[in-house]
Amino acid sequence: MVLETLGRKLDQTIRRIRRLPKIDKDAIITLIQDLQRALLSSDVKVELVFEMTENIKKEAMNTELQRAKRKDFIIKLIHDELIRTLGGKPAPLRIKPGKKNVILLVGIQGSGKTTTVAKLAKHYKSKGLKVVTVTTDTWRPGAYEQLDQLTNQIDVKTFGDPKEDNPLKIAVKETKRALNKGYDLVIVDTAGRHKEEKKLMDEMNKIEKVLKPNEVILVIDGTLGQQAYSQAESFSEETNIGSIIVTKLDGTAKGGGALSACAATSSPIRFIGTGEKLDDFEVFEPSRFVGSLLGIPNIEGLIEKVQEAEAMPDPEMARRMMQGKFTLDDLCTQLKAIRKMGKFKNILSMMGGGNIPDALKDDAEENLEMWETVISSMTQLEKENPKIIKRTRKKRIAIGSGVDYSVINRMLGQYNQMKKLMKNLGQLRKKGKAMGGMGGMNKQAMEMMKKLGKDFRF
Ligand SMILES: Nc1nc2c(ncn2[C@@H]2O[C@H](COP(=O)(O)OP(=O)(O)O)[C@@H](O)[C@H]2O)c(=O)[nH]1
Ligand SMILES: [Mg+2]
Repeated sequence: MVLETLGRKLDQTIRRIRRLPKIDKDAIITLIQDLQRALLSSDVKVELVFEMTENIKKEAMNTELQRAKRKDFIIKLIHDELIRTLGGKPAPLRIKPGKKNVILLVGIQGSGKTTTVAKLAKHYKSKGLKVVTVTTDTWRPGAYEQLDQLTNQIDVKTFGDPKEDNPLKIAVKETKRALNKGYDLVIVDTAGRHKEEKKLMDEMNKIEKVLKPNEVILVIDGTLGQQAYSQAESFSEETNIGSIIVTKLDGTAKGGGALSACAATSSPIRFIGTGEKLDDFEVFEPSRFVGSLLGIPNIEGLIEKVQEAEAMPDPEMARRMMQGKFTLDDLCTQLKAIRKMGKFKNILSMMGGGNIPDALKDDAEENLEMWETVISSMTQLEKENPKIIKRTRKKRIAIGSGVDYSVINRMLGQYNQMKKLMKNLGQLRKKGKAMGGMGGMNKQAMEMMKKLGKDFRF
């Protein structure tokens, strides 16, 4: 497994959580220390480690969940933070079979570009594309032969001109020749360059301009650890890097540092190299990768389970809401639930079932993050009793959270509606109970929900 040491440590941490009889404050603190140790020993940047673990701690301490789900919830928190640190999932590379596709690889000498060109060729060939590679490296002696030998193993042709010493000319001529011959994917290798070598950087830029590739991929040596960041950064400044491939992640303790450093440049990691052989290559799927680091192959199943549990309100909150005690934090929880479940299931399940109109779900999707920022700029007192928020405070909150003044008003308007609805539903429930059943109430509740769907536009 890639990043074996980190994986082993995280796996141990998770096992320890699972074995605990209950997750209390002490357990969370121990977990955080375990996590910090594991991440620091894989060379993840200190600041990043503390930011991550602080987030996990805060969420873990502040979230009320049914006890049975708490362990899974904590694991999911760790998972989500790791994914965030790794920069999330890249958009798929847009390669269309039958069209003229070009990928350009750049990076420092020795980072593994040429090997990676052949690995990519193998990967895309197996997807049914007609792949060819081109080398424009006129610096390294025997560059053409090196790539040719590698691609021979997989029955892919390498184009190039060992006699030509102008890389730009080779790039244009050979790529054109390849596309004219009917290949639909040309993977172009470049000479190694140092981030300070102005001449080579210029050459790379020119090659990019003439070839107009679908994507420029930066190849970075994973054994660099955190230093990968400055390399990725200076390449990103010079050229239009679409994504990154981190190589040599086999047997390096610094892999964690390289991965997070690359992700920090906001270029997603697309593949990882895990050995010298052409098979030692993986599509980088953050979720699967993190799942295997944590020793949980079916991480998606776990996440789904936790999301459902998170979306269910705790009984105390439900009771308060039914009495009309509905705070702005409750509003966020509800919107989150709507976003997660796609349904107003949590509230309605208490009332006897039913769905809320889809419009609500879309609106929750759009506004939730902004509203959360706004709410986090408020005092606890204001969150609990938004009536006290007057004009000048609204202005301050708007500035503090970087939104327009009208956003605050609209949010508070929706909050008031929701609060009224909660109260009415609570009363309806009481009446329903007094009448000896829930049936009559359900219809009225649904009427109200329909009305809400109309009015509840953010
Ligand atoms: N262990 C390991 N070695 C690699 C990996 N990728 C490339 N290499 C080795 O790194 C060295 C430099 O690779 P090369 O492709 O010539 O780098 P370039 O100068 O950027 O083209 C070679 O010895 C490769 O076999 C990898 O993922 N793991
Ligand atoms: Mg090379």
